[in-house]
Amino acid sequence: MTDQRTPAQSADAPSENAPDRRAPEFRPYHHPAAGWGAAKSVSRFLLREREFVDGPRAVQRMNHEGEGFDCPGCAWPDDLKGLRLDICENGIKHVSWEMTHHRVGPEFFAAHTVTELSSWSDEQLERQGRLTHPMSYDPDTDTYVPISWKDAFALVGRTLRELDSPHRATYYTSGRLGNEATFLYQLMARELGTNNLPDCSNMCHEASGRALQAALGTGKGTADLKDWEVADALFILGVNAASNAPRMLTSLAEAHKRGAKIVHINPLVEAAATRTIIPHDFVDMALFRSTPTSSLNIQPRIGGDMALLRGMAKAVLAEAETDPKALDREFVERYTTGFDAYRALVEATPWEEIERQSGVARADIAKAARVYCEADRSIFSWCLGITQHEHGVDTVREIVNLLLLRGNLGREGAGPSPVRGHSNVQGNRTCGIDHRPPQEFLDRLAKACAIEPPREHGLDTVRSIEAMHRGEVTVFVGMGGNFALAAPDTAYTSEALRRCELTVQVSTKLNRSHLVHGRRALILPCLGRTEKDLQKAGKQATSVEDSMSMVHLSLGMKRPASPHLLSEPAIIAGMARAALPDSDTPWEWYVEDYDRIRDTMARALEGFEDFNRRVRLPLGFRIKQPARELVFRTASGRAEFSAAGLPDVVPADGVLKLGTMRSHDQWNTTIYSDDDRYRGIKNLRTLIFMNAQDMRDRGLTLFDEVDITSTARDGSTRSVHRYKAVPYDIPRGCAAGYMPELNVLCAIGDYSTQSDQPLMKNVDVTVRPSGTGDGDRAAG
Ligand SMILES: Nc1nc2c(c(=O)[nH]1)N[C@H]1C(S)=C(S)[C@@H](COP(=O)(O)OP(=O)(O)OC[C@H]3O[C@@H](n4cnc5c(=O)[nH]c(N)nc54)[C@H](O)[C@@H]3O)O[C@H]1N2
Ligand SMILES: Nc1nc2c(c(=O)[nH]1)N[C@H]1C(S)=C(S)[C@@H](COP(=O)(O)OP(=O)(O)OC[C@H]3O[C@@H](n4cnc5c(=O)[nH]c(N)nc54)[C@H](O)[C@@H]3O)O[C@H]1N2
Ligand SMILES: [Mo]
Repeated sequence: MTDQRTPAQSADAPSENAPDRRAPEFRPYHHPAAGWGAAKSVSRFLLREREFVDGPRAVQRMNHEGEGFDCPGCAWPDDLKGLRLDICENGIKHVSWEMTHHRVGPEFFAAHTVTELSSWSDEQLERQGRLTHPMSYDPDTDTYVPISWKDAFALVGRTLRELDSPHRATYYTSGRLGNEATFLYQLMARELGTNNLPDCSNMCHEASGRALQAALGTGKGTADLKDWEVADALFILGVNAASNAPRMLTSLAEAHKRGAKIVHINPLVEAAATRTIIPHDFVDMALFRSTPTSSLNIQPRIGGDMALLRGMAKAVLAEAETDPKALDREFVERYTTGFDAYRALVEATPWEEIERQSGVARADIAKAARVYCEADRSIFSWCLGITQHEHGVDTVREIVNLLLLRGNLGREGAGPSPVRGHSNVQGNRTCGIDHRPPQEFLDRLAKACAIEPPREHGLDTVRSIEAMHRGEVTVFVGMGGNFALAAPDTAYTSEALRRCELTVQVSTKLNRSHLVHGRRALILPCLGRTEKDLQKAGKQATSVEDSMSMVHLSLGMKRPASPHLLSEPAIIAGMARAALPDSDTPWEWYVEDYDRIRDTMARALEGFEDFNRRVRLPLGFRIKQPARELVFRTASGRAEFSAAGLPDVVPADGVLKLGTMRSHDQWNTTIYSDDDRYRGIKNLRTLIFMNAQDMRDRGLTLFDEVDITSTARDGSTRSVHRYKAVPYDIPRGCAAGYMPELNVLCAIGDYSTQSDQPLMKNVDVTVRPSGTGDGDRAAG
């Protein structure tokens, strides 16, 4: 493996004498999630960001019926009643982060070379504030210098026109992008002639999309918030809801209050699996009254969910022998196919294998199965703990298998409900960001937009990185996000980006991806979601789609951070016109009034008929989903059981399965602080959570320094040094630590053969006390 270290990676823990290094602390957290802890954290944060006046005002306008902007924090749907302050600690932080008073202007870039900035921490970079001017990299001075929008677009246009094939460029989307900009972006790529449209979804829910598509003929969940309100049982798998989808806490607490059962399945018992104080319930807040959010916690080994789910299915089928109601035979016969093969496989899978692969005792699996059998209506909800594995697709299909057994589909209070990540990642896919677009989508697009879209598949995230590394792709456009840090194999990805002829980053804040750049590089600053977007026809709103397929408008109301910012649709149109001077697409006309984009989308996208009217309804509209109506667009026209064998997920002796995850105080690559409140951690990110016995086996105690070495499928190794070990309630053989830092350990070639997703929750590592092993010599 390469040993080129880029300053970009924080492969090593910062040295002890680095400034601002407070002593790490670890004190297990015993309070309810959210509540006053969250309120305190918010006020401290707002004070620090000097947003005490604007912050709360903005928050009142967030996620509100009618006017207001959609919280860019996560994709959890808005409270349907539209009356309460449906907000959360992390949403407030996220919004305030965008509204900071700090600015990164031309003077800043003149004062700091890129080489110097490369030695800054990621947190320091983003803390500098909002970008204000378009900037272009000047190799002579190693600085970014101002460039006019016109010249910036001309540079992009010229470079793209000079490529000998449109496939030499790749167009990344991070899931923030509104639907209208998304539509223009994919239109630009396809009019240029490529489906190279990698997105962050390639790293989060690709597995869910593919599994649901194959099983049910839809790429999305079918349950919505109303269903959550009436379900009898909720199964929550592989999500840290208190930190990453905090508004789910409200649904969990309300479910508990009405007597529904909640089962959490996670190697870690996360804060959402204990108790919560609902932040907008003022009485509960005042009385410190908390509500339990769990009836049962099950801790499988990392990657052990599929075996656990199969065990539940085995118990359901066994139960059906004495209690026919356990199995919904009528549903199975009428709507599904593949049941006999599935039942045979489940019956042939011995309990010993299920226990060994799941790491959960049969008696505990039976408890979960009991909850399932006793509930008339069940929802299964999951996130990255399920998807970022080799067998992510099979596991999501096993969830569907289990739902089908009891007819938990197409009726109120039941169904699959994946928790999406970025606030509009689901909308991005709906509106065309797909490197494997269905032919019917391309046919409609061709007709609505009078273009000849390319028909062959394009590159996803991993394949784009490999192609840049080989020199086959030479232009990278990043529509938001922080690709250099978010993608796997930090060193390899950095090399890949550096080999580009041109890298273009459309961003709101300074980040690592601006410093890991191609021969030519542009930073194009855009409006944030909270800001007023004024175009020729007046104030513009953009639409977004949440986790549960609700599409609604988001209207920014803050004064833009700088008069030089452009909206994302305007930036895309500027690049498109420069690259396609003779294009018949009315790029400029579209940007004058986003209703015009929506009119075209209404013709191009299924389910968007009458888009402009319906999106203005008080809560927007729900995209119709055939699977919800028991119409299955699968090969068989039925819901399909799958019958995949159980994967072997038990690590070899001495090896730990490492899952990389977020702390409470971060938003993907944006780190707010080094604290992780609900896990009891202060002032520390370079850590590894381990089972206490696994620590003793290695002679480790709290905060001992360790080197962590991963071994990839191709045998190559990667290491990080001087991380601190923390004993934690996690099954033996499992370990956890933080992304994006630990992307250093994720090999580029280690992605799922089922979903092409990098195996970010499934890294084989060895852990040794620092300074005692090969880890010292292993390359970065
Ligand atoms: N505040 C905040 N909100 C966010 C984000 C953020 O960074 N900050 N990111 C957004 C994005 S883009 C996304 S995709 C989502 C991510 O939301 P999550 O999926 O919650 O993200 P992670 O922090 O990666 O946490 C994964 C969870 O999976 C568990 N896990 C790990 N391995 C396994 C396993 O094998 N099986 C099971 N059952 N569980 C496992 C971990 O213990 C952890 O609780 O959140 C979104 N919301
Ligand atoms: N090891 C490991 N790696 C992971 C994961 C993991 O669990 N483990 N999770 C993966 C997942 S699920 C995801 S989604 C990716 C996240 O990958 P990305 O989406 O690429 O990363 P973010 O950190 O969300 O991007 C932050 C940047 O977005 C820009 N930005 C913010 N708001 C806007 C806006 O409104 N418009 C524009 N144009 N730019 C804006 C800012 O400049 C900010 O610096 O990371 C993936 N990487
Ligand atoms: Mo994500």
